[in-house]
Amino acid sequence: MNRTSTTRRGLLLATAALPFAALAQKTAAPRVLVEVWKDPNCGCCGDWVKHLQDQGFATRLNDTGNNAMRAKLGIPANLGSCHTALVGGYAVEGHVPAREIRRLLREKPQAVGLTVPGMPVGSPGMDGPAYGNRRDPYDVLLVLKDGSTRVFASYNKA
Ligand SMILES: [Cu+2]
Repeated sequence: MNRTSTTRRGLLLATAALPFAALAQKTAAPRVLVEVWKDPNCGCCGDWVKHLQDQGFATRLNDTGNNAMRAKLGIPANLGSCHTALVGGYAVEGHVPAREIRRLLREKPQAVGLTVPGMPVGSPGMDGPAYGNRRDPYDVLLVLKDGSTRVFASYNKA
């Protein structure tokens, strides 16, 4: 075998491998983007964002506060919390666990989105040693288009 044909074979192999590399890149599931509005000084907001990232979500942050975006997305103020997010066309208010966001995106209910009103200790981003590992009971509420709610999930209930 002379030098020319070896080079040519190498080139052929490299060319043959290219489509497979492209395919592997395409089949890797794209990460779902959660866009978040929060106050720049909100520590527990940042901890919730980290929870989402740990659970495989991509995040985009707007350090503009969240009151205006909450109102715009249709979450009633009395169901509000410290940050507001938008994912897959749904509003997500407060310390909602990532698994409930995945369930929301899977079940696609006719709704505005989810909220965990207030900031219950034991919810993602409000948990861990900093809170003495306390886990208070709380509900994740589904907010319907008429502003009413139903319990989507309950956590830390006896
Ligand atoms: Cu918070």
